[in-house]
Amino acid sequence: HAADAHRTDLMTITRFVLNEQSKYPESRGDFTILLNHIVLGCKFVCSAVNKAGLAKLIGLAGETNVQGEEQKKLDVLSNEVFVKALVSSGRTCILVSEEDEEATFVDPSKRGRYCVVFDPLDGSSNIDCGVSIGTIFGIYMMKDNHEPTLDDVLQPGKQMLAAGYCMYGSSCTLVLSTGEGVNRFTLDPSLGEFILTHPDIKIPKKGKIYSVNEGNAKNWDGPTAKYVEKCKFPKDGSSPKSLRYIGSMVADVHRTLLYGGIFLYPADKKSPSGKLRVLYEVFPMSFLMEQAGGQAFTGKQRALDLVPTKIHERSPIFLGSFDDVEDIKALYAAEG
Ligand code: AHM
Ligand code: MG
Repeated sequence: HAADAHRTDLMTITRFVLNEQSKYPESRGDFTILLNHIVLGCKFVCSAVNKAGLAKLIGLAGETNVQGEEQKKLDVLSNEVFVKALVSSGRTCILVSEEDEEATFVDPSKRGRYCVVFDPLDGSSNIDCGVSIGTIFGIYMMKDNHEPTLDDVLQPGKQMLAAGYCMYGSSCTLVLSTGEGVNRFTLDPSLGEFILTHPDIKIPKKGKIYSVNEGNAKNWDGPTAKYVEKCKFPKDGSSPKSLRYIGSMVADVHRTLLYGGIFLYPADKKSPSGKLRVLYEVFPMSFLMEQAGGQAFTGKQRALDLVPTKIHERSPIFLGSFDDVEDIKALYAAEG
């Protein structure tokens, strides 16, 4: 029976990626091994997040990270777990983490071909109140066997091989794209395995939700202000959009991906480049959006075309349903 097959033939994330990779004759299983180490990090963080209150992990670690923000203990812990898991995979050569000012160059004895950029625990302002937080990652591959340099990670997002995020919410969800669509896996805690639950996710072509920190409206530029005004007071007879804003990029983007609509973190007078980081926030989410049939725009160009010059560079970002992003693009184009 089909129903039986559904319950007994479990498509784990490892099996899924092995199947995908087997299409490439040159595949040596390295990507699957790398992904397994990322998945291990996600499982660890999931378990740590769930135990956070109990284990008294909540609170300030008394450290400050690169961007001068207060760093929570869970961030520190998650970062260490990911760095160690990625280095020990033997498949990485450069790591860029939101929590580390400098990139990590893996020791030649443990070096592989992949570069991983990641935010180990994004949405840290939501840790203490139990709201969804997540891990975001992007994967590049070294082109040839040269000595690794920062230029290997300062590549446009369209060069990414894979990207994904894990959301620590009411369930633990991992959304992944290896460049052939987007697939969603859910952690079965009793098995400790991510199981394919939502294959080939497509974002609705147009949505009814916009997601932005409206507290910054005073400092917005013209096109952003006009767009949000249009969401609230549409002049074409359509219904106003609903506003949803969690303040965790992973959660806000996840909802946008599933329900449609638009997520904005625009530039403003105080932050002319916006807030979100190109390498490990903007690129992976833009990659997933495009793979799901949506779009991602910086206010100037397709987000994935951006060429970063610094590992912690920021960019404004507008991403989500194809038609909704078209609207904001038109407003920027009209501006000249
Ligand atoms: P963080 O790295 O300090 O957690 O900041 C990133 C987060 C994103 O998850 C979220 O989209 C954004 O910051 C929210 O920023 P704001 O509080 O300015 O609305
Ligand atoms: Mg972060």
